[in-house]
Order: sequence, then C-alpha cells, then structure tokens
Amino acid sequence: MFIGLVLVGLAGCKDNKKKPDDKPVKPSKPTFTVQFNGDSAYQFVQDQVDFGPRVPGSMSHGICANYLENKLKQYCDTAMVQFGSATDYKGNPVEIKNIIGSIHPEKTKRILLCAHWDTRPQADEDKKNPTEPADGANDGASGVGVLLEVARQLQIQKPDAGVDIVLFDAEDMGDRQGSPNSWCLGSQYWSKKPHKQNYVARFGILLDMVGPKDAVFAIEMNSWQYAQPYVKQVWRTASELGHGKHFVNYQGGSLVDDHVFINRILGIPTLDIIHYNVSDNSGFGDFWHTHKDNMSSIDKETLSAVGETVFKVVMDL
Ligand code: AHN
Ligand code: ZN
Repeated sequence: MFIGLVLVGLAGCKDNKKKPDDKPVKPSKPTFTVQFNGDSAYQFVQDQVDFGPRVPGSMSHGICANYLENKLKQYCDTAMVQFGSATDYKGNPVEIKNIIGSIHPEKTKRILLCAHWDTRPQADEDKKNPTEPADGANDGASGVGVLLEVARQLQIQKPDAGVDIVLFDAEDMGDRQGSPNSWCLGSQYWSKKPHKQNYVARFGILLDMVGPKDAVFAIEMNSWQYAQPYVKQVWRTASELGHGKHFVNYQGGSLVDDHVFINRILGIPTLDIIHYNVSDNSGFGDFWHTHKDNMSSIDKETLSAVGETVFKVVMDL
C-alpha cells in the first residue's frame, strides 16, 4: 500500500499535464525585502535644514525647492513643480510650489504619499525669539526625508503599484486662533487642482513630524473617520515589523492637517501619521513651533520605523 502511493506520487511528478481538479495557481508576487536606510533619511533631513528655514518666499525656500525637485527627478520616473498662489490669513499673497514625483505614472492602481516641506515663518510657541523661524527639522523636513528615502528604495526594488509623492508647500502659515483654512494652503490648492486631471489613488498617507525620539503615532481622528481600513492596514503592518511601540493603538487628536483637505475636497481616503502624545502640552512635543525643532530632535530609529512601514505598505499593494 505504502509503496503503491509512492509510485503513484512519482508517476504524478513525471506527468506535467494539469489534472482537471487542480486549482488554478495564482501567480505569486515577486518577493521583496523591507529596506530603508535610517542614515540616508537622516541625511535628507539634514540637507533641508542646512538650507535654512524653508519659509515661503525666502531664498532658502527657493533653493530647497530646486533640491527637492532634483531628488524626485533622480528617484522617480517623472517629477514636476506645481506652481500656485494663495492668500495667507493676514491677507498677503503666497506663491506655492508643490513638488511632485511619480513612479509608474501610467498605472491605474496608485498610492499617494505626502508631507509638507515648508517651515513655519515664526517659532511662536517659543518664549525666546518667537518671531524668528525654527530649523523645522521635525516640522516639515522629517516627513520629506522619509519619503525621499522611500523613493530611493523604490528605485532599487520597483513596486507593482504606481506611487505619487507630493510635497506640499505652505502648510504651516496658519492661525492657531483662526480658521482651519488658514493652514495647509499648498494641499488646499492641489486638492482643488491636482497635478493630473481626474487624479485618483486608492488611498493616501501623510507624514508629519515623524522624527522625534520615542515618537507616538496615536490614531488621528480625521484619519479614522475618512480612511479607517487603511489606518488598520498601516498600523497592522507597523506592528508586524516590530514598530508597535510607535504605532500605538489609542486615540489621538482630531487635527487639521493636509490630509483633511485631500479627504474633503478630492475624496481620496488619506491618513496622517503624526507624532501626537495626549500627555503633553500641545500634543506635538516640546519642539513644536519652538527653536528646539532642530536636528537634535531627530531620531534615526523613528525615521526607520516610519519608512519601513510605508515601504512595506507600498510593496504589498
Ligand atoms: C494645527 O495646529 C491646527 N494643526 C497642526 C498641523 C501642523 C502644524 N502640522 C505641522 N505644523
Ligand atoms: Zn507646524
């Protein structure tokens, strides 16, 4: 009996013809390894900080725009700058540069990755020099640094999905006491007039203040409202990679950030990965809108936790 089974088994091996009851074999996706270099991401943050505060209209802002466009040209299939205009809450005109890189621009299955690249014109939560801008290492440069490194890795291991990396300008010129619309001028502009007509993506991930040591990414409530299944997917992926101490399973704030305008205006479900700790003052950490927001507030391990998670989510699509 035993020998008989073995013989049948061997005979089966020789026979390449598919038996009628064989289940169709699903073509498996090529495997990938999760790759993200924290040193490289850190350097991308440093590069931006070295230009000086990227306050809209300033020389540093203009030079950094060129740098970001060139980086996206280097790592993506296409890159462009979307020029726009807006008015800040004081009534002054603001020239907007949204910087956009696309991988597989022809594909219909797409994911949107975004961050703001501008620096707040004043560190107004600081008692000292509140009218001067901070370096904006966390608030601005950290999310961009992670996305540049994700783009670099996606050039080495190509994703199946199309990817759009959109770096928003003029996020941080808002009035804390005023209208929510005073924030996120670049993303408001892009959401009303995306770089491609009828632009769609399956979902979007916004990175904001993703650099602090021991950062906690509490679940932001607008993300939960608009993009719940994707919040679950991203937080599950992070925990699989061992980053559950950052991607915690508790409720954070309900925050006005770029994703809110993408959700409300464009209708692409978009979530925000943002450091938010309910137990501190502003929630955003003591560096927030102060001069402590410099390179010393950036931790490579946090950048890597976020970058590996985003990379895996993209490759799994
Ligand atoms: C408000 O404070 C209204 N929103 C937080 C958005 C923000 C500011 N992200 C970075 N700086
Ligand atoms: Zn800010």
